Amino acid sequence: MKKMVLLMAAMMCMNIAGAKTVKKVVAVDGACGMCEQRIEKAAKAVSGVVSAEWNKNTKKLSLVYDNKKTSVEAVQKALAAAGHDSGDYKAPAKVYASLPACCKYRGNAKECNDGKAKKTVKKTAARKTAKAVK
Ligand SMILES: [Cu+2]
Repeated sequence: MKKMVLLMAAMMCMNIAGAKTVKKVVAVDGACGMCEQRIEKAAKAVSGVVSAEWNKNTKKLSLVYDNKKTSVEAVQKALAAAGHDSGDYKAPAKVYASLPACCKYRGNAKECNDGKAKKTVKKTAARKTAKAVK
């Protein structure tokens, strides 16, 4: 039993010392396909990130990175700077305000449907115009 524990401890140490790539799933706020592109681009721009896949339904970013070159925190910081809250790292108000309306994920603005939102707005506007004419 003791041997097992020692072996496991040794393996964990080796893992840390010789670490290459690690996989982590991080919660990142966003709304639509545009967010997906922005989030993945921002994450991949961080040196040491091997791959980044964000799922707009689960709001989770699957991250593969070299933990000698970067950290989850560094990626989260980059995401916040790009406009997406992640954990303790919040997007600056100015950056968040500059996101397209479709990408606003704070509060109740979550009706974005990848471009469909614009059409809905147009239809509503057309209906209003029609009513006004009558
Ligand atoms: Cu978006």
